[in-house]
Amino acid sequence: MKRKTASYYVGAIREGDRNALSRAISIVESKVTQDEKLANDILSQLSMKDMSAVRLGITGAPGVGKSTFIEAFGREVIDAGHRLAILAVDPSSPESGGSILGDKTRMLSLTVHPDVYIRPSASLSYAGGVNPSTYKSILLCEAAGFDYIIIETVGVGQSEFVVRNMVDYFLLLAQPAAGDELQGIKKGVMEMANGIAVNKCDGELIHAAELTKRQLIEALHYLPTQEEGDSPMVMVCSAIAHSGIKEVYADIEQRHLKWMKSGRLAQLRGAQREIFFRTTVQDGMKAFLLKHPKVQGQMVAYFTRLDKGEFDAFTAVASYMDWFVQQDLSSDE
Ligand SMILES: Nc1nc2c(ncn2[C@@H]2O[C@H](COP(=O)(O)OP(=O)(O)O)[C@@H](O)[C@H]2O)c(=O)[nH]1
Ligand SMILES: [Mg+2]
Repeated sequence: MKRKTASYYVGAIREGDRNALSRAISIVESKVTQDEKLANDILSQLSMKDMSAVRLGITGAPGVGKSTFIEAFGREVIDAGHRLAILAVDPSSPESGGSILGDKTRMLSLTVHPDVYIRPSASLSYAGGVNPSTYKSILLCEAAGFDYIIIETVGVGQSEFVVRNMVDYFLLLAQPAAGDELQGIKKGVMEMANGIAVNKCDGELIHAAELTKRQLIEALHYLPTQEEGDSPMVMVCSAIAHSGIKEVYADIEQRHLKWMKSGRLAQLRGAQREIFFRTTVQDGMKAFLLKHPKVQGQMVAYFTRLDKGEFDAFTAVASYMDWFVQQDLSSDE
């Protein structure tokens, strides 16, 4: 693809050019070195001032109804006058259990709406379809005037934890459980949720959904409490019958408003910047060190000695680290 200048992309994105937005997202997702430079130039030109957008993360086991929920929920968002961007798990990823066609039909009324932008996450190299470039895509969507951003993630690998650090409100969708155990909810995920919605509360599942809701409320008692007055709301909804969706919307709206007034939102955004900086710098340092000829050369020498059985792995680690901390890595010799 032919590239333009950073200011071109920034200007076009601000004017609402969706093509430019899509291209810019591809650039920030790209692993090509020239694109990385361009991506950085684009991102550094975005304004940090506007922080009023709602950043919502939605997680839940495959099949719980995330895509269907987003379709129903999206209508509430638009009806409230927002412009909505959806960064969805790549539906072609086998983990999402979906298909491009399936998700397109599911989000049909949204895909054609002028105030909605849907972007399937491209990278499959990270579990769950979420990766550091998702944070950059969020900022690009906000620059394009989308004031409601939904990030969908499947509960695979570390994806929920990665998304948690990019969003304001983290919504967990749960299944009506048949037995008395809370199926499919990964350890640690409930603790991160600001809200939990038991989806599929319709037809024969209404009773099971209500029961699951009570079990979740019970289970939350045993978890470390969040900030005062901020314990997660447990709700039931049906994405298909479009019931309970307004309640979920209202909870997010209320908390977001409260956080904006109390300064917590600004704090959150600061923490998000810090986490992005920290993880990116750490990754960069690691990559730099592993590529460094001195470090690499010594590493290979140790591999050989380990293969020959000259020393055990523990002695090797201690000895390598002793050597490593004494190195001057500012030159390549
Ligand atoms: N009964 C019922 N089924 C639902 C509801 N929401 C989603 N489903 C069904 O659950 C299946 C998985 O939905 P999908 O949105 O693809 O789930 P995802 O994998 O979490 O994105 C589909 O067959 C949906 O029709 C709901 O509210 N009620
Ligand atoms: Mg889906």
